[in-house]
Amino acid sequence: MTDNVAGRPGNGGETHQEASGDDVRLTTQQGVVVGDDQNTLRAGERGPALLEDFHFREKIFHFDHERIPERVVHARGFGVHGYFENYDSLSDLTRADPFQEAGRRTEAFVRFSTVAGNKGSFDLARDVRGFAVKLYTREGNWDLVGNNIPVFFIQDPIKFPDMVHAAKQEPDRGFPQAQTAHDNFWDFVSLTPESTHMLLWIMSDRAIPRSFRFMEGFGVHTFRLVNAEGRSTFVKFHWKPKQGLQSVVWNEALKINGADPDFHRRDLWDAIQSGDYPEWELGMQLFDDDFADRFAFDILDPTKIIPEEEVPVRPVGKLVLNRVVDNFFAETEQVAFCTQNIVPGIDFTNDPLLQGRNFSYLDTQLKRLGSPNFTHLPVNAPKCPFATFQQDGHMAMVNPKGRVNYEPNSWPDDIKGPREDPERGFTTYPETISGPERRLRAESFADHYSQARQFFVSQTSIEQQHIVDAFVFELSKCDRVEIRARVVGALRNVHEDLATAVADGLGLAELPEPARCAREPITDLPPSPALSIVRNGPDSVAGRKIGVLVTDGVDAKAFAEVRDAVQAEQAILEVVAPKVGGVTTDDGGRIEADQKIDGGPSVLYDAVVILATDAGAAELATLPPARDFVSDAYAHGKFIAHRNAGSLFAAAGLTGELDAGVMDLAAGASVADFLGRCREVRYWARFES
Ligand code: HDE
Repeated sequence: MTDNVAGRPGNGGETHQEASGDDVRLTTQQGVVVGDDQNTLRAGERGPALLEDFHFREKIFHFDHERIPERVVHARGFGVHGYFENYDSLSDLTRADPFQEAGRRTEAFVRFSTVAGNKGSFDLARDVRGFAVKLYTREGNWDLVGNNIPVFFIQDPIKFPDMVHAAKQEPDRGFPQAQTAHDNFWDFVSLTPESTHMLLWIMSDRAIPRSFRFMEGFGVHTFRLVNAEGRSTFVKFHWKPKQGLQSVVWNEALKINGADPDFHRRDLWDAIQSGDYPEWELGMQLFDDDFADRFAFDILDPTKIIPEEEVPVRPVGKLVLNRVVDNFFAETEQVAFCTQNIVPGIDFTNDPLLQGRNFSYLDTQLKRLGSPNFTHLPVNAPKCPFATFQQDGHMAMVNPKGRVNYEPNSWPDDIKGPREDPERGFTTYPETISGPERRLRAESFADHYSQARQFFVSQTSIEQQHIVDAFVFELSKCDRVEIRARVVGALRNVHEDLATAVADGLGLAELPEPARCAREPITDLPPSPALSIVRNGPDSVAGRKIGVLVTDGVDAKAFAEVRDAVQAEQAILEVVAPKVGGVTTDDGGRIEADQKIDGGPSVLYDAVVILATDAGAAELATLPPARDFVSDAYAHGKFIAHRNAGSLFAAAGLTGELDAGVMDLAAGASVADFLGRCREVRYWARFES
């Protein structure tokens, strides 16, 4: 099969005539072979174009309509295929198909995304990441449309448009792009106390993950599991990366966005293409009405978590992502997640946000995909048998034959069509509901600060400092001083240390009064170690990227030792050199470079090695990107191993005694020690000095 030919088969293209081999001819959409694709039809050599040029008109017409509306939120995303594998039967808890037996595999499509930026924005925005999973179960599609942060900004869906308007670019000027560091966002959230818990999360390093592979996912809302007897158990869903948690630091994020705006999608693509399939464990926090009644907060409130220390996360299976898409548009862009897509054995709760989402997602797909038949697209269609009496509409591709398109009907069995099945069909959990129709917020949703404080005290001191720095950075971008003060007033209800540090960082003349609380915060919730990234880091360097900067004359043996050790740890090695053609080694061999130094800054790597000669280091010292390579790696707390890089270090401003995170291989440090230390991700002590 030849690539790049019209009518090539693939996702959604199966109806086309297959063309292959040398016989492939460029055709119009009507199948007419094109004679000339280089010139439009003209009257005379230099004359006007002719309207009868159907090939030109068809080509431009189709091009003009290539774009569909981008998602209003989560526009920038990256989708991949994989599967979910169940560990043990959970049939006592749920009749949902993926959980019925040990080892059962269910095909999955996962789309990761940022929220605020437009489709062409950069990957390392400070933002929530979408973690949307479509499971093609044998009893229908189940979409678990989650985020990498377990809480949300608002409690009522009616505030969603306001929240999103405030977060995205300001309407008069159309900027800033993909960032909340502007007046409108902070104005809105400072007037919306329920956002405070979420603010702590997005100002933490959770909002700048190192990669999709190293972040958690959360279903956010409380859902129900329902077993075959109709018994319901409350559940919160978690995705735990087997690779461990890891984030970048803010200054690194800013530079990565310039060096590689596609950093996250490239990382996932490269990992899968190299056979290093990322995995997450699906975990469930299971609880009943008794727990719900005695828990300090409302289990329906999406601005609250249930600490793992209070209800443990039970691992029930693993998600493996092992296949990139064939076509970005057909799959990643056209995939339509809907929170309403659940299967027998799973059910909603009355979390108000979830209820609102159940309306919004279906509605948005009609706008984006233009037809109620978006379910006919291969990425959206169930992989189990399906049969409805729904028909027609734009682009209908599943068109049943025969005369019968309604039920009940009295036609014979072979043509009468499908029937409902009260036994196997979806049955809603019969929760008893009563109460007057009113627009109100439950009193049990009134605490806005206690868990924000719990999050803050659960962080290491370095992570707390990063939260302070992020608040200061974002609020420094607000022009209106009273907005900055209002946020600090809210933070005083979270933690005095946080509020005073932010006020100090902003240079506020005086500490504002604490914001009025609808309910007095609880100040003694125990810290939850599960909330810290640093405490839940990786236990190996597998899947991490080591950048090795080399110069001409490099010691071939020393390079081979580093390369072999990195490979043995299942980490990735990328060679950076002054020229992309590579370098000559001391024994006359060649090392190919992956990056020229200008395009391979150290922010793209988890740790760096510099293997130079004295002359090579002196040459690097004259190159600004090489000096940045070293000074950034140092400033970002990275482990650095080197040989003969002294003059480069000096040129980069690193003089005197360097700390234990910098290891001199020529002076006896070993590559094994270096890689061993890299498991700690960063040399954290450097941030404390
Ligand atoms: Fe979404 N959200 N959302 N959201 N959301 C969309 O659906 C919406 C919320 C999330 O990769 C939209 O297809 C409302 C929470 C993800 O395609 C839209 C409310 C959580 C994705 C929409 C929320 C999410 C979306 C835009 C408040 C975490 C990307 C395009 C009531 C649990 C899915 C689209 C993908 C996308 C509405 C709140 C996660 C407009 C009204 C809470 C991961 O329908």
